[in-house]
Amino acid sequence: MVSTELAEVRATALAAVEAAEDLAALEAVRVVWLGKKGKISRLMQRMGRLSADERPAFGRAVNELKGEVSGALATRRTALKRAEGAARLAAERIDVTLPGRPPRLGSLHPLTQTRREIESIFQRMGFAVERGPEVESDYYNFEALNLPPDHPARDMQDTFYVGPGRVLRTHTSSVQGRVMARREPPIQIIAPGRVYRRDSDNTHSPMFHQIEGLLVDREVSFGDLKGVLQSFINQIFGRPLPLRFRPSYFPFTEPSAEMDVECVMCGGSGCRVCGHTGWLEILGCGMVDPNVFDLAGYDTSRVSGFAFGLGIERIAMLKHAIPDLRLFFENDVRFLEQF
Ligand code: 2NL
Repeated sequence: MVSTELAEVRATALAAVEAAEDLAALEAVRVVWLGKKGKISRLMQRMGRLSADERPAFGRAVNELKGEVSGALATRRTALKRAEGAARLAAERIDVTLPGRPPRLGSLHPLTQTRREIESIFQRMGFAVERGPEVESDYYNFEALNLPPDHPARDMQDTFYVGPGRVLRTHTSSVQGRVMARREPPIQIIAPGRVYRRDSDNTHSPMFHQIEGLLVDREVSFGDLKGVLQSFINQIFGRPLPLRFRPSYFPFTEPSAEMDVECVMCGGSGCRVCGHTGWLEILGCGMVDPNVFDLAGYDTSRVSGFAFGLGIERIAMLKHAIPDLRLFFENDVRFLEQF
């Protein structure tokens, strides 16, 4: 009778242990069966009511049962712990091979791109890049370039004066003046950078970007200048374009010329961009005036040279069909993102 009851208790307890789905449920099972007021503990209390000869066998059987249930609880606890750990690892699994989300990259300003392209074209032709200060002395901005203080051509420049004898450079020729002052020919340089003029409307910004070139050596001719500029135009616009040179005037060159290219918008048939002429004015150039060489201390009987100056904004506008100069300086990302 007693052993049948113990067998039932045993079967029910072991089934409850097996049925516990997690550690909390298992703990509840332990309390129900092995706790101080648990079912197995209460079986022990029955010992007092048994006869002396029944007691030892019953006690042994209950102890055995207790040990068996404890063992089953421990086994189940280990299994549940392992399962819960495995489940947590699975839930927290990180796929380290998953490609990251790339940050959105910015892009170079179209003027920076165009400047670098122009620099690289001239560098491949042997020109070195030189830079100089934007706040410049009157001497290097004007006098060294054959523009003495009372020269009427100073009016062409709309200069910002920032102090006695100090100006914001109106062209980067000032850099070339500095280079000639410290080095002997041969000279083959370009000078890119910001320049400033007191001029502001739809087509003029008080600050814009220029690249000037200077080549000084023995027997440099206007033909050399034309060859260098034709090669530059072919590379910057990606195809050979017809050129024409019109006589012009600059204080630092003689003879001087303005160079036009066939209109890149209409192919020369005439459109709004070229003012229906079929030609676009691209740059100014000429043979360096001997007065500039005299001021640099170069021997004009031994050397000659050519120089040119071009606006980077204008080249960038023509290359990318940008309609308005002001777009370069507004820094609207919807514009900048397109480059
Ligand atoms: C223009 C015209 C020009 C030069 C720049 C130059 C520099 C030295 C000596 C002689 Cl150091 N000339 N530069 C010459 C002719 C034209 O620029 O329209 N620029 C946007």
